[in-house]
Amino acid sequence: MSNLHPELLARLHAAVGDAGLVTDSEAKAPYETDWLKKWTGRSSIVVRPADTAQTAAVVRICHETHTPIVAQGGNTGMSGGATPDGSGAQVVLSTVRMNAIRAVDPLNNTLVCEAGVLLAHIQAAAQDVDRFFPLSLGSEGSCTIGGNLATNAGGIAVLRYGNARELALGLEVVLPDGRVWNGLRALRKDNTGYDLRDLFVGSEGTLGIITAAVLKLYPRPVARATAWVGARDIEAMVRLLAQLRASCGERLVAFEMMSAASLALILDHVADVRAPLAGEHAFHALIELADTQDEGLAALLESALGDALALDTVQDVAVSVSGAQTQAFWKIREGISQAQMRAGKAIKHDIALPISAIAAFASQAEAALREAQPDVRIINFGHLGDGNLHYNVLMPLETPPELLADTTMRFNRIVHDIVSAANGSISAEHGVGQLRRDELRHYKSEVEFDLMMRVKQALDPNQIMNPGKLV
Ligand code: FAD
Ligand code: 2HG
Ligand code: ZN
Repeated sequence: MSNLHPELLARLHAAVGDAGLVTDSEAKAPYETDWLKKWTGRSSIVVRPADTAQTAAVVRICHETHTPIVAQGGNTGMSGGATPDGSGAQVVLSTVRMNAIRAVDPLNNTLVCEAGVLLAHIQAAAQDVDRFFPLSLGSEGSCTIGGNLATNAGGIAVLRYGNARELALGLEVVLPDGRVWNGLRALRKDNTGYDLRDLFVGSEGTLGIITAAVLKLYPRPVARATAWVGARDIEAMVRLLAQLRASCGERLVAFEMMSAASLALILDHVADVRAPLAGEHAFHALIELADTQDEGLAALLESALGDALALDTVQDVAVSVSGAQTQAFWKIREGISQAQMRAGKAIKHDIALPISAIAAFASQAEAALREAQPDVRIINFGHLGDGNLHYNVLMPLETPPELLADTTMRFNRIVHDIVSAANGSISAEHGVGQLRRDELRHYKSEVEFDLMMRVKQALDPNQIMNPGKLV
């Protein structure tokens, strides 16, 4: 049962009806725990508005009653941003019922949809009109575009198409006082003042509820060529990346790297996968080219990787010869989060660095972590093409919570200090949420943090939007 004041419950009921309220404890439970099963909170109620008007009505009620709101999309976030705290006072506002694609315009190459549409459904809707929506994540079958925009998600094609921010032209947002900002402009040029859209992208539910978006579509690639390569070290992978960018240009869409330890973890914990290369390699990469013309793509990839073999940049290469082999390569890559969940407790570092600084970072970070704990288990993988590493440390499943918390603090400081010294970022694509909130405070300059707090205060003076997250 909901522990809300009966009058507040009645007002929310009037706003969204029976279908829009979840009050039963068992039914609320999935909204109160995240995908990683790392955070569990308690909501006062889960509200599931059907459209923008209902969302605005709910937020207005919460504004008037100073009731905190946690926005939630697919609940696949990795930073605890969509999980309510333990107070039982926060309303979870789920966008799952706001799942309409409002318009598709192949001539303007745009699609307008509501925040709760699953990313995979947007990709399919683009394909239906012979277009392509390039945002692609392992969680695309369950994450929503609202969540993607709120976290400024990245994924596997950022190298070519940019992150969620770069794929949104306009937004519709319910502001913390319940007003609706309609910024659904399908324009590539619009210099009419401050960029409000970019304020909400990456704001993780702390400035308002994104209810709809205008997204960019692209010509649909009809050809792709995929390869798995093995190399001795990250430095070689960085050189290979530069060589492929030079020889393949815009056709290079993905360059996903993983260490031998990451690959071994996946092979041990994910069913029906096998090592793509025969020998041992310290680092592996999954590389993909795509094009809107079907000519010579595989030959281009083979020739570029042949050059890399001749230069001894890589020591082995497997170019995929079938759709099934391509799928098998991607299954390995996409199994990494699940493998970490099964194998232990991951201390996650989602960092960004200038690509040229990655090799130095990796050797410094490994040396520092090994000094702190000689048998440390580093699971280093990520979107090398974007300078984004998931530089995770895997702790045993049975690690007691106090030890895990203490080690997390110590290892965060070690890794993030090195990232910060290299002018990198401690949060690349998963968002800050509750996981990195205190780290953000530690590493942001006073000026930058002050500006962020002023924005927050200006838009959300009652501090009702996702309190305890991000800032
Ligand atoms: P949620 O988890 O529901 O919410 C995330 C944050 O956004 C919360 O702070 C929430 O309050 C806020 N929010 C949600 N909807 C709205 C809204 N409509 N308005 C305002 N705020 C809102 N992420 C990547 O970037 N790259 C990856 O490669 C990647 N791979 C993943 C693979 C797996 C297997 C999994 C489980 C996750 C992965 N993620 C990845 C993380 C996650 O899927 C993304 O962060 C995704 O964008 C979250 O979307 P969601 O709908 O699940 O959001
Ligand atoms: C990925 O790149 C995701 O696979 C998840 O961002 C990363 O599990 C992780 O740490
Ligand atoms: Zn990632």
